This record gives sequence, structure tokens and C-alpha cells, in this order.
Amino acid sequence: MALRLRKLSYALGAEVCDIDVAWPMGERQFGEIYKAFLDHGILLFRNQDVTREQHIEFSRRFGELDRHEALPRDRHPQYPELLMVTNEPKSDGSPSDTQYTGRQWHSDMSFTTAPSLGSLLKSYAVPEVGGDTLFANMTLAHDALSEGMKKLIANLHGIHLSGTRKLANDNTGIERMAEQKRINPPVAQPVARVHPETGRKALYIGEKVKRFDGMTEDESRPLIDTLVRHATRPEFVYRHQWKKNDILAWDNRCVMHQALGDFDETQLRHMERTTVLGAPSGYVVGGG
Ligand SMILES: O=C(O)CCC(=O)C(=O)O
Repeated sequence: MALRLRKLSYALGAEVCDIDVAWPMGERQFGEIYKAFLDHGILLFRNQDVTREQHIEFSRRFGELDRHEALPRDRHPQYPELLMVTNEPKSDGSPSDTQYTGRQWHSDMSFTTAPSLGSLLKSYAVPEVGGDTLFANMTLAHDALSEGMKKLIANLHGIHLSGTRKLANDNTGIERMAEQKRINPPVAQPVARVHPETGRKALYIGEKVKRFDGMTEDESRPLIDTLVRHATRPEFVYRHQWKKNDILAWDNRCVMHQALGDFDETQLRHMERTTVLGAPSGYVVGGG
């Protein structure tokens, strides 16, 4: 039976309807799903009341999974393939290390030399309202640049840092950020990156980019801000409103995202993510 898709927005995304990702799936059916993933940048699977093993198993169809050595604190203690994004306090009552994960525009693992192909985030608990995630289509954003700007950025490399932005109300992330910095030296990535499968150029920028290689922070900042502002214009963006048991798969090579934190923090928001390893890209930069 042909895949039934429903577009999620003008910019990107499609829902795959009438599917249970835990159900055995032949090569042909998964081939159609993977084609839709490349075509739409994001795929939504609703009502997936699946086990952790089934989430991992389905994710493996997309490629080899990251065991999150770059983010050791954030992994599930029994399942290194699962990255936690939760505000549930730890068993000793202290705040979760991952309650503010993703609160800035980014593409997963861009701060490593094996940036992710894609991620599959499953929602276990969502607040009554809000807790949405924004996604931006970086291929559309690149295509919409002027020829002059495309030329200007064609050979630039952005230096990506790990760690989350310090939030005004975040007193929990300092040690974690220091650890991440120690494990992950800054990595330079092309600003205009060719998607290895579609061959299309996409902007590869975000709020983890500190400066361009060969330029100072002061020189780089205006152009970084211009590119992020351009890429996140409403016409390039989809806003996902989570329901329990959603699995959202996105292509990190042409989509960036941000968790909004627009919810009552006394309510539980619990998500778990698998991360599919991507092709090698970029190079380590001494000194940041
Ligand atoms: O929690 C979210 O909505 C997104 C989390 C995130 O940014 C990530 O997993 O990279």
C-alpha cells in the first residue's frame, strides 16, 4: 500500500499516516519512508506507543546510531542510544541535566566531526500547553539568498561549540557545559553544506556558531546573526505542537531546530531522542 502523507507546513514536514513503526516493515516500505524523509526534511509519526527497544530498532533503519559519547551525562543510563530531554528531577531530587536542552537554533552534533544525519525524538509526556519545537528549512533558506551572499559564504566555515546557552533561570548547566567543552573541542563546518544524498546546498549555521574560521568574533557576529535571522523567517519554519507518543524524525543536514520552552515548568515534559550518525564533515579548530 502506498504511503499516505499529509503536509505539515508550507516550508517543510509531512505526517506519515496509518503507520505503526514497531510493525515489521519491508525494504520497499522503508524505502518510501526514507524518500519522504529526504523530500520533506521532517516526518511525523503520531500515536507511537512503542517501547524504547522499538524506538531504537526503527531508528536503526535510518543508519548507525550515535551512542552519545560526546554527551555522556545526557544519555539514558541503560540505553546509550537514547538521549534524554526531560525536566524530570533526578532520583536525588536535583534538577535534570537536560531540562534546557535545545533552547537555541542548532543542528544536532554539528560540534563534532561526525554531525548527525538525522534525529528521531519521541514524546513521553507533554505539558498541557506549549513545549513546542521550531524547525527551519535550511535548503529553502540557502536558495533564497542573493547570488552575492551565496558567493560570500561559499567558502566560509563556521566554528561550532558544544554546550547550551546559559539561560537566565538556569543554574544547573554550568558543570555540564564545562564537561562538554572539555570533551568536544570547537569544530569548523562549511556554512553552505552540500547534502550528501540530495546534492542540494543548505545553510549550516545556528546559535552554536561562535565565529568564522580565520575571522574574529566581532567580525563574524553581524553575518552570523543575519544568516540565522534570514533562515528563521516564518516562511521557512514549521512549529511542532507535541502530542504524547509522537515520533518526529528530522534531517539534520538541511533542517535546524529549537526547543521553545514555552510552557509551565512545573509540568512534566519528557522526550527521548535517537541520533543517526552522519558522514564525516568539518575539522577540529585549536583555541576556538
Ligand atoms: O525538546 C525539544 O523540543 C528539542 C530537543 C532538541 O533540541 C534536541 O534533541 O536536539
